Amino acid sequence: MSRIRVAIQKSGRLSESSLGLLQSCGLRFAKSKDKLFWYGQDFPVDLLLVRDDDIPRLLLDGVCELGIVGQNIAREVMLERNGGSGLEELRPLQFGGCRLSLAVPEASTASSAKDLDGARIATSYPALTRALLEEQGVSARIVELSGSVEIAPGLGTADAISDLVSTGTTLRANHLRELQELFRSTAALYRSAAPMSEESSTLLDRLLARLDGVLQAQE
Ligand code: PRT
Ligand code: ZN
Repeated sequence: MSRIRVAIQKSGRLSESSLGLLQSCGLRFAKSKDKLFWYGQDFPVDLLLVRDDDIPRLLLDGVCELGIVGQNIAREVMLERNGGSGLEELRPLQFGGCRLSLAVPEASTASSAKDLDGARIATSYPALTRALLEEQGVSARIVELSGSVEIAPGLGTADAISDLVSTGTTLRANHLRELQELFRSTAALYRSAAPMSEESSTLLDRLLARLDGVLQAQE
């Protein structure tokens, strides 16, 4: 009997909603001591609790069949690793909403992305930012940072940033002004584009039927 593995974020903005959604689908899990792997009790779907950044790779490497992660990360990893493909978005979800935006110091005279041609842009999303800027004919020098991107202009290591924004509080606190939205993101359910066994794909269909019921009821 085949089983399906779903990777979700262990602790962070998406954790509670991801687990809650699967529980709403009637899934129950036996929590293991190391807390990394939870065994599905009534339905053959198990959970892997990991850092959100690892989720697309776990799907691409065939460790998990499904994953719930932000579209921002899924797109970034696909661009970095796989020429922009390799994961299939099955369902967008109603949580984890944010936007990837360009921001500049309050005093900057820039009025759109075009004014950042040749500028140094700090971001944790180098491939996605580069691709979205190229679509607009803007070629930037990307400064890759894994965190605290918003302090880069103040430190003088970048002229602008490309970062996730939800309320805008972080930008204001760092005297930055949102210049232009590049990408809108929500959490989504992804599968690897690699083929599945017939048994697994029947199981996936059953899970998606339950999920669609839950998502419709939430609308
Ligand atoms: O430990 P792990 O690697 O798993 O977690 P993490 O700290 O990398 O991620 P986490 O939990 O912060 O975010 C997970 C996902 O939530 C992201 O990949 C996005 O898809 C989504 N999300 C939604 C956000 C935000 N909103 C958000 N506001 N992720 C990050 N932020 C940050 C942003 O980077 C900035 O620092 O919040 C700050 C801006 O928020 P405002 O409200 O001040 O504008
Ligand atoms: Zn992360």
